[in-house]
Amino acid sequence: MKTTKEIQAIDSAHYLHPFTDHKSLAEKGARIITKSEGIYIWDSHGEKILDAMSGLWCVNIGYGRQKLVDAAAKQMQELPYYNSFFQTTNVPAVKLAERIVKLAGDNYSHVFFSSSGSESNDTNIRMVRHYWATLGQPERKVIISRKNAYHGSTMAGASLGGMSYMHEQGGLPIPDIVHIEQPYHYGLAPTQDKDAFGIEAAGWLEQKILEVGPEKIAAFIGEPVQGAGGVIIPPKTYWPEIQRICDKYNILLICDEVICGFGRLGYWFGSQLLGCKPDLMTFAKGVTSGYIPLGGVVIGKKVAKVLIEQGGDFNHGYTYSGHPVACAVALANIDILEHEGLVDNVRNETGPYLAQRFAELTHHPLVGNAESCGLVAGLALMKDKAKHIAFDELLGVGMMCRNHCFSNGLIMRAVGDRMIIAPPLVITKAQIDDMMHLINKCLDATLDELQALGLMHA
Ligand code: PXG
Repeated sequence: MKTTKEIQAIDSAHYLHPFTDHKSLAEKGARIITKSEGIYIWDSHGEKILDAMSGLWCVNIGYGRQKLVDAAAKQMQELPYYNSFFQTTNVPAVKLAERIVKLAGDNYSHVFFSSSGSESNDTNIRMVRHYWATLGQPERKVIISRKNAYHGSTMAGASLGGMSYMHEQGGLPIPDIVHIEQPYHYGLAPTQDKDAFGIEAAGWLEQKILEVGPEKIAAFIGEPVQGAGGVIIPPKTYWPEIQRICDKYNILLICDEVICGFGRLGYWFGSQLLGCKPDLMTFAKGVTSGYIPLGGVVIGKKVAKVLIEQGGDFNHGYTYSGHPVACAVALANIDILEHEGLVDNVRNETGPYLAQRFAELTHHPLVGNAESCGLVAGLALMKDKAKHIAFDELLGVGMMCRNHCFSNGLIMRAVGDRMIIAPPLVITKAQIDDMMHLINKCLDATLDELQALGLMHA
């Protein structure tokens, strides 16, 4: 067995990590995560850490679930792989497609599988353009997305996303993708009535449609609640108005449910809570609780009918579309979500409890706003919350706070100066109390550091 330092040296020499500045990582060495159970992970020093991010928004049923291990092992023995390309299929993929359609509701009939959220959004772009071309409107190519959205890291996923620092690398966005402003009430218009702001923010979609020309637009895509952008929870008026506008101009609506799907907001899909009926829904992450890669698109009846009856060959697919082992694991994961009533529990018990406890954080001198939806939550660190003055971005106050979390056994993420969490859906109320205790401790440590640096008054 190698020592932590030896593994860090090899990591640094050979492993290029996602979204990482390797020069600075090499100086301190990566933290090596070695084991896990429930809502906790451990590092190679034996440090126990409360994982309030569910890995990367995905370990919905928590760590250490033997049923998923057994499902994978059984499927690997029976049929570890076969493709669905040449008029073949496999039983786990068939069962999972049927199951996901049932969870999605009456509006949906089919599922297309991939292995990730990014791939699924690539599928979405090709599918909606193929849909319109099939209907004799090939000029409908433009997809409207939002600033600060996250839709993945492939050429298409990153183009759909609204992260300017991603667009700066690799010549993005690809053509025919445009962005509107996000519905971030606290950040953009904190003094405006929230519901009125929601209607106004949805109106930016209509403005963009008219600017580009409705006859050129294929679809609008959005995360029900923006995740990687800092947990931006839209006003409740937003999504119904988006739906109305899409209907008015006959534009397809895509909800990217990669984070919100599979129980995160207390419903199987976030759109079921937020009041819209997307034509397509992207999923990944929670479908297998991250135990194995799987993603896909749930396809509404309207789109599926055109693709199936008139579309001919859809020249698109992945080696691992409908991978039998991934689908078997997903089925076992959905069994657990159902048998343990986890989705209902988020809706009726832990979600409301987190909302109440998280909102208390607004009493902390650093916290300007703190809100949650189901089991995602975000807070804004502010220099002077009464006057709505943010910190200078260059100070990296969010990172400062994250570092305190890191050394206090808590995984909480920083997105700029927003601190965000998305704990496993199995978290209990007592564990929420433990988590809140740690969050308060880390906020206090951040405040102490800012005061010691003279960046905030005592
Ligand atoms: N859509 C959404 C809404 C996502 O959150 C993707 C698509 C892409 O999924 P894949 O499986 O291709 O990664 C995501 C992924 C972060 C972070 O910093 C978030 C994601 C991925 C990596 C980092 O919070 N979300």
